[in-house]
Amino acid sequence: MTMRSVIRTSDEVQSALAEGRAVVALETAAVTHGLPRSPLGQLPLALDDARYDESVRAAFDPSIAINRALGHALAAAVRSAGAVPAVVGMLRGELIVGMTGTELDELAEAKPVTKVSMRDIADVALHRGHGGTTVAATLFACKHATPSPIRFFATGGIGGVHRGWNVTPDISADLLQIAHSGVAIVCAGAKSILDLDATLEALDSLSVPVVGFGTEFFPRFLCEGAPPLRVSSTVIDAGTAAALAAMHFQLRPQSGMLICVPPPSALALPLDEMELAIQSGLQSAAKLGARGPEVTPVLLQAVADATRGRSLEVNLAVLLQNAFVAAQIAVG
Ligand code: PSU
Ligand code: MN
Repeated sequence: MTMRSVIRTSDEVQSALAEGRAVVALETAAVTHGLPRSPLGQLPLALDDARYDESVRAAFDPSIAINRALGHALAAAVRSAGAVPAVVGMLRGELIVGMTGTELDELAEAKPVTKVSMRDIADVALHRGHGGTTVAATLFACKHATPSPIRFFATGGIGGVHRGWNVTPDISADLLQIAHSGVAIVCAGAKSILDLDATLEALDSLSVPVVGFGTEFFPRFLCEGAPPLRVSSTVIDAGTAAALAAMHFQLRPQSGMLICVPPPSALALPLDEMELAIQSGLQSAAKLGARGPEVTPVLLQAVADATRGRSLEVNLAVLLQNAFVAAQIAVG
């Protein structure tokens, strides 16, 4: 097996890259491991937002599983802002850059399916398995897209330094990969289940610019109202973000940067409520004996249960918003 036989860039994404059109990569670990596989039964509250046109609403089918419906809505949000989506994931051992709707459906329903981070790619490729790619593995795919790397990528919240790192050093592989990715990652900061102070310090050590999109503060994924953590610089809109990204890639083409978009205020959860939910999540994780890659999905599910689905609504909102904003920035 060669590199080229493991990684396949779709024809649509290849043409877009060759013609210099805007391309936005989307991860699929959120689809396979971060979101429920049951239907929402109604449109997510996030789709009330006037930024999304009919094509985005139409892409979310409330009668199918949330993870699958959202995957389609993310791709539609990227298209509605004028960019080409490159959904990244693994099917039958192939790392696909630019999955079709059918391939996305297959991945969203696949069982067994691995949460594929960097360390897992070779194993899943060899055993022809299926996998949703984390931020780290998706960035690897961006780097190896043909004919040229993908420069923009959207996710919900990046992985980072987990609480209790001084006892169990659970530090997401996302951080190191982000630092050397050559990609601008649009996110809502890092997941609030983490130690965010420690995560910011780690990003600083790795020399990753942490840019606030219309904010001076590092967002906390699904919640707001916390003591502010400062970003390293601020951009006011997509145009200035695009200019900063272009300058960054000119000077440091192999390095990544974070562009942090706060969750929509109308849906963000108050910090104290979130903290209670996280505490119960940490207890379930401990009770289940969750280790390594299992920790994040267990915490996200427990937080959704504890907030009676409200954290899920914010999570969907953040994923959609970041895909849309990433496309606006990629278009320039
Ligand atoms: N953002 C979400 N939900 C998710 C994730 C991100 O809104 O499930 C996934 C991403 O793929 C990220 C991963 O890379 O969680 C981090 O997992 P870990 O902490 O195990 O590295
Ligand atoms: Mn981890």
